[in-house]
Amino acid sequence: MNHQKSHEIFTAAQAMMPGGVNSPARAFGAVGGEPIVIASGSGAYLTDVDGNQYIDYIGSWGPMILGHAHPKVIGAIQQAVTRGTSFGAPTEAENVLASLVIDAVESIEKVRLVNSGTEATMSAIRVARGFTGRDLIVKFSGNYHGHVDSLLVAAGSAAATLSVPDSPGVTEGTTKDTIILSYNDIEQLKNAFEQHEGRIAAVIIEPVVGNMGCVIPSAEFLSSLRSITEQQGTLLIYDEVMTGFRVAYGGAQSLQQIRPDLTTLGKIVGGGLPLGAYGGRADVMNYVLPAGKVFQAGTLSGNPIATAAGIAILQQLRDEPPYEYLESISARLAEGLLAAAADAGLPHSFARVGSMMTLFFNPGPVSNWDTSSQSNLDRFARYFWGLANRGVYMPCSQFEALFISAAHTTEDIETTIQAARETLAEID
Ligand code: KE4
Repeated sequence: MNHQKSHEIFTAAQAMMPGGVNSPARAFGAVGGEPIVIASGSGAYLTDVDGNQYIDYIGSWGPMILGHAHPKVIGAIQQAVTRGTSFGAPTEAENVLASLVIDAVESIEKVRLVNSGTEATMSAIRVARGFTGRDLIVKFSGNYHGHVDSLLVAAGSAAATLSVPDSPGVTEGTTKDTIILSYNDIEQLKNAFEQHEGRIAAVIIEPVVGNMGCVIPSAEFLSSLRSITEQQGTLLIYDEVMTGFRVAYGGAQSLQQIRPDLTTLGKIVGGGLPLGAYGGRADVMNYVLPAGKVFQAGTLSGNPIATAAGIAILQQLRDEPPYEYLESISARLAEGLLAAAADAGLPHSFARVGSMMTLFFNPGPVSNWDTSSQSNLDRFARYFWGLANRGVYMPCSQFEALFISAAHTTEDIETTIQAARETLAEID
């Protein structure tokens, strides 16, 4: 494949933007080579600036559950933009989106719209501390909740990929109140609550992890987590930025029958535009200014274009739910990738929830960061480029999940499986 134009654009970008990108996750740091510069997306496909076409399994890291440039989302944006792009004042569209979120996620009684998943988690942490009057926060290694200073410790996603979980610039002062535990480890959880009884404001968790690759919690771990936080007056924050509207319209919590106190959302809820949200128990959310005293604000929060996109995608997901179709093609892709890895004789394991999944170059089982981080990253890099050169665009890191959209056809899945068979057969 010719990547000449990509190379020229990326070279120029490096002179102007750190690493030539506006987010490290897309820098190809884990797979080597240079990022592919994208010109356009349509349905399940991306076209790069050199005219190469790919079946896309990143989907903008999750938002594109209906595929790129969905007519209903594009139409809603076109409609909204003619009325102006931002007012800094309430609009009815914010009511419509808030109502859709509250109807979709049972545990959300009140919601605040923000501009990113990071803003959502940062704000949820602050509200939890304000509501409980406590300082300590628990997170899990390999979980990524955005680039919030207090949570950027033992993070997943790009942090893990670039192996800088403890980023320079994150001060001891901002992380001294953050406790890092191992995912799926009930004993550690119990010990932490014994050691810090009465001092833990919140536990924040990816209810299905995407950011160390796809890692699934045990039912016992989740039920222990919910009961111990309830007993201790600690708020449980479900970070559903990735899983919200992805694994089910009601999020992972609707599949797991867990009622968190707060939920954070992003990605799909904004239809691919900059929009996040946090919400949950009304008594907790009423602590947020101006209802309460916990400060949180944003010039573009509830932006009319982003809310239009969010409304369009959620109405489409509600009225014509794609989840059965997504389940069928996701199961087929998983089956095909597993068979290809087995036939290639490569140590591997696999995890999938709905249309998010990961093929680990790791004999597994992968249940936490300690195991996920043992994956063979060289093999992953060869898998990534072998597929990219065959027109299949996978997440550029072992520590990410791939996403399938409702626009992917059964033919796309079979093409992908064939490309994976050829690629994996070449890897030793
Ligand atoms: P944003 O601030 O990037 O909108 O959301 C942060 C975030 C919060 N919580 C979870 C569970 C997330 O997965 C994310 C962001 N995910 C990564 C990809 N795994 C974003 C990609 C990037 O940083 O470019």
